[in-house]
Amino acid sequence: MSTLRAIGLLFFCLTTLSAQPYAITPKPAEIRLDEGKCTIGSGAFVHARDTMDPRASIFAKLSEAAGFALKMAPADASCAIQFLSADMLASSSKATKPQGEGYVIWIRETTINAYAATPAGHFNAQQTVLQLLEGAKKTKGSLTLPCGLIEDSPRFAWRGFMLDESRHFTGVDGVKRILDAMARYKLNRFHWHLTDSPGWRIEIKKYPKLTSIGGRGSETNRSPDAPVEFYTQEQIREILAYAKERHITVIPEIDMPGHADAAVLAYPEHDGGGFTKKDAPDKWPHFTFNPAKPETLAFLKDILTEVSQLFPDAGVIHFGGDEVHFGWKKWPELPEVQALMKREGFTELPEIERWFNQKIASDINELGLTAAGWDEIADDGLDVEKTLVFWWRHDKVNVLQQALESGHQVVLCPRRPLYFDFLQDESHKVGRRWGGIVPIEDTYRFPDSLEIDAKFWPQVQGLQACLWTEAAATQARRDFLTWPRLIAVGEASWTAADNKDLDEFMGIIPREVAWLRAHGIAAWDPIEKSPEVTE
Ligand code: TNX
Repeated sequence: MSTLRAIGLLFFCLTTLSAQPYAITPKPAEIRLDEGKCTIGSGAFVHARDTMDPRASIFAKLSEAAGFALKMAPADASCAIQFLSADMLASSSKATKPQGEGYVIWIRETTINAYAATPAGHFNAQQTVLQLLEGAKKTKGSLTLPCGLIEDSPRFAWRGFMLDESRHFTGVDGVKRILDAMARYKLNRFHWHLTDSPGWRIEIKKYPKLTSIGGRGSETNRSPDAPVEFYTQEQIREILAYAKERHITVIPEIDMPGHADAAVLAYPEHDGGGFTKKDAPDKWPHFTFNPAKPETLAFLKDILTEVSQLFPDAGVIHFGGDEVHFGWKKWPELPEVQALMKREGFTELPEIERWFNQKIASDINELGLTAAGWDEIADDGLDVEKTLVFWWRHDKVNVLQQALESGHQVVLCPRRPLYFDFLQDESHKVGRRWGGIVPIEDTYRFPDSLEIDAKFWPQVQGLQACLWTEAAATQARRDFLTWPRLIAVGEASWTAADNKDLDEFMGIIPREVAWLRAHGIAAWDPIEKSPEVTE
């Protein structure tokens, strides 16, 4: 390279506003700029892959991002944008062949080539290409990008979001919008919290009262004529197909033995008792299932069996297991519990909880699935090869430590900084604050501040944000709480610790807030500080 050209290239790099020339979130692992510019014009051809579903929408999305029409390539046409197999990557690119979810994008003067070894890899490459086109310099009918090479692969396999449908119900369209946006940020696990005390939201054919009775009402509307809200099995299949096209795995949660009021209201014979609060006597007197009654255990097994058939690709059923101690006071009065205690020699309530969790986890394992639970299950002696622990109590790092030491795989979703019912700004009034709030910056920095022994990182499957909806009755409020913090989860779970750059990331946020709003999601703007949405 001549000195002049080298100086030119250096000057170009320095004058590029952000250190990341293509402004992509999540930030790719490696970006190398080359000399020259890539220009693509209106009507250019795109070569997609048969595995890239839904085929038709790829051209529409790429065209929207480019600002002009891009077309499906006829046979033998030369294409401006091509999705190719990993094997076609020329060694002259000096890139490493992509594997799994990873991809390589090579931007040359007239072509953008995206290479991957799997459909998930091509899908991730597609998300990056969309952002590349959106961010390109546009003139009428064409766009220009710096030439270069992107090599990318994720830090964690599990990049998740949990939605609480019980306290307040979202519905099919709202879930599809979430899945669309998750795909953009390369998030790949949708944990669906479908049952809890206020409402049971998943149709179970064998027990129709779960939804006809248990689906009525919400956290804030306990009246007898509140609407019944739930997903039919047909709607669930529709959502699963939608998620699958976006390479998102949906994990159902059926919470037990606590958070059970809605189910017990429908089938009172399974009541294990609960608790009432002085200020809210209607919550939650039937908080638990009877943990020892054979008919209740059979009922729960039937439900789990039906759920496993409805979610053939989940690989995991989450059975909750959280906060049982809030509602277990009546257990020792139940004859079935007394019989269990006598039979097993139990003297303490936690022994019953542990016995129940072992039973349910093995039911799930017998269905050929991994059992998942909140971190209360960490010391229940479950099969570590077949159980996944969700660490949520951020103030109990010892529980995480214990789960890891006993060999468990874990997903990190600590309240701070991954529960989105927490306030995201000091100026906001409605939301949780337990010793602190959850600003987007804290979410972005996680988990790099977490102190665990280096040898345990391979057991960390990844990260997940959780939106609990007790105080989120409207879609506008749920959007406000979720976005843009969920973008930070995308980058925190994709981008390696030493490659993260908070300033660069915050620089991309205005563009992404605009994208979300243009796609029907009422994101909060942390830069402009748009007004708080309280209802
Ligand atoms: C604890 S997280 C719960 C939820 C609440 C949430 C509110 C967990 C496993 N249980 O039932 O909605 O706190 O932040």
